[in-house]
Amino acid sequence: MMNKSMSVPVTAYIGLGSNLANPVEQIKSARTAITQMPRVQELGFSGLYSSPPMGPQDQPDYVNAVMCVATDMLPLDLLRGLQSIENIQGRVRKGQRWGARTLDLDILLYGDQIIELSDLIVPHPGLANRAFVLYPLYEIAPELRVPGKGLIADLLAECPMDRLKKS
Ligand code: A4P
Ligand code: MG
Repeated sequence: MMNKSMSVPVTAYIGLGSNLANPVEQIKSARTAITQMPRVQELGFSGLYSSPPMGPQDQPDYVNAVMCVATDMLPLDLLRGLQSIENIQGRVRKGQRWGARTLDLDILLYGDQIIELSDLIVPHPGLANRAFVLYPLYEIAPELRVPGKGLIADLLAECPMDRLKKS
């Protein structure tokens, strides 16, 4: 039951990632902060997964997780809310693509919507081929269909776990 007087809530999935300043605590704090957003209710949270960095290799391993929420926030409002949590948790953007970060919050899915704005692309473009997204997502939503890409089970079957480890 929604208990924050929401209308027409959408089920959205958020990817959480961190590889600086105690990643496990960063992910836990972010989960709490997201849950405390006024128009967001947590529906599920995956286990924590660790993996070597995708991109520049001179950075620590990442911890990743996926959270399922119900929300009636518009997609761009949800994005701004998540970005402010990134900022509060000390996210510094140094310009290097895929560089180390205290916290990264990505909107993976927003209901069954396909969104192509300059600031927001949903489903997240990396979703279909990143083990650190697909495995935690599958854990909490094994029946999921990713708009434009097909069943999560089929995407997972094409994506080896490689060096992803469940903590
Ligand atoms: N943006 C567009 N679509 C979205 C979306 N669906 N969710 C825009 C969130 N943001 C979205 O993001 C850059 C811009 O993307 C934002 O301004 C927003 O308007 P950012 O968080 O500032 O920068 P970024 O995260 O470094 O960029 P990018 O290219 O989104 O990186 P990714 O895809 O997030 O990958 N290795 C492991 N093992 N685990 C990881 O989690 N993460 C990354 C970052 C690299 N390597 C990793 C991991
Ligand atoms: Mg990001």
